[in-house]
Amino acid sequence: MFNISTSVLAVILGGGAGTRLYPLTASRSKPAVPIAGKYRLVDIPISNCINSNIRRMFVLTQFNSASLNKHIKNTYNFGAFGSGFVDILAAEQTPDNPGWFQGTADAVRQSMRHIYNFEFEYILILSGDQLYQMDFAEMIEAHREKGAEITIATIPVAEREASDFGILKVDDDQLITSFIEKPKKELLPDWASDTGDEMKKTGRNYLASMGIYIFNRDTLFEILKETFPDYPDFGKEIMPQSINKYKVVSYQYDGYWTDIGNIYSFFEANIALTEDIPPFNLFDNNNRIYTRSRMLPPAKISGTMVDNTIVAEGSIVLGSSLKNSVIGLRSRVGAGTTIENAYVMGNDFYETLEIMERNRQKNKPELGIGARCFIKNALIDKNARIGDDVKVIGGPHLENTDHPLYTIKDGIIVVKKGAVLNNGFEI
Ligand code: ADQ
Ligand code: ADP
Repeated sequence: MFNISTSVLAVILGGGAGTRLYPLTASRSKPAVPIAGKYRLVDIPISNCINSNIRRMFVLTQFNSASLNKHIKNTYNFGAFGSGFVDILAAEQTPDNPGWFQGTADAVRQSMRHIYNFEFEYILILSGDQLYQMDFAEMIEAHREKGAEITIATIPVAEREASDFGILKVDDDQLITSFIEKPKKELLPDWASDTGDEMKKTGRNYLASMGIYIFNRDTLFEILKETFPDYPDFGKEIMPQSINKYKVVSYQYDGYWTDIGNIYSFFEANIALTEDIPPFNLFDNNNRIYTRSRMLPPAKISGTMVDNTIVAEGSIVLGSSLKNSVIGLRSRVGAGTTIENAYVMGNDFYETLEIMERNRQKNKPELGIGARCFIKNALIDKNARIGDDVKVIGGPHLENTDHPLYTIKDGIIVVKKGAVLNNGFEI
């Protein structure tokens, strides 16, 4: 009988240079970026694996960080009686490799000497920056049924986003017949597919790669070591070239899936969680998202109008109104403050009453958000100290900039981790 937990091993691509999520990645690796008030990016693919009964995972990351290590070590313990693990493999210098991972395929190639020590039949390669809840068991089942060597998970997308993805075409048997990585707008008309009536109605006429791949053990080894030993990327080189040499099949997925690789999409995905019925469902018993259990006190809220807002545990909110916002762990929001359309990541620790008093005497703002502030269209990274009467108001009128305390990208103001905005500061 086929046993997914002994036959499949997962590799999570935890991020390249991380420039698209800067400044959130300025001092931590991408998988450690906090999302949804209490999770970290890496919790999404790991939870999908656990829910699919895959318990052996490697997280490949360009640079290691204390927060990633601590999070993984404290969260994912599968106990002494199983073979589950989540191991971080950071780019390392070796005698025959002086540098960083050059791309997604290179990251896997450089990690092979660790990965191939394990027994597995299939390797599942996942992106680290996507929000979705998917049962990989079904995809593996389809891969086995088709007798594929490679399966790519695919999803119909509309024209306006098609140029951001690998776009492919399939025959009647779901065999991929052509693949182009991020085609330019003018090439798109040649790449439309029959995605089914439902999808066509909403204009989703292009079949995009989700960057989720299954390879047979020997196929991946042959591709990375023998057939294409110099190609750095799956999307740019390996997939387009492999379709002529290997049996590469599409597995079409129709559920909610979104790429959160840049500040704007990251911001939107977090704010979307505050909708009445969000497409990404954190309240789903069968598709739980796991994270570290922290034993924090419940949130305390006083005198606040709260509308479509998530407030994480350990928070103390006295503000006047919170709307369409995500308020992360241990947040502190002062009286009279308004927060709208914002993701406040929260804090890593509490200050003692003595330290707060000392800071007050020195006129240093307390950890968190002070009184009578107005925060809108903003992302506030952890441990920021925002004084009283501060205005942080993002919007399309703002130009992209990088200031020592904040960055503006696509109208979203990102207040940097640990930044201190003194009383009356305005952006
Ligand atoms: P992109 O997401 O643009 O397209 P890429 O930047 O290569 O591709 O990233 C894929 C994943 O690998 C991301 O999670 C990224 O953080 C990670 N990653 C990138 N470089 C890495 C490195 N050197 N080391 C470790 N991890 C790294 C890809 C495919 C497209 C597909 C989209 C779907 O190439 O064909 O449509 O994913 O999102
Ligand atoms: P990030 O979440 O931004 O990646 P880290 O995970 O590196 O940050 O830091 C979070 C951890 O560090 C917390 O769990 C907290 O225990 C600890 N920490 C950070 N700064 C302090 C501090 N000033 N005092 C006490 N603990 C701290």
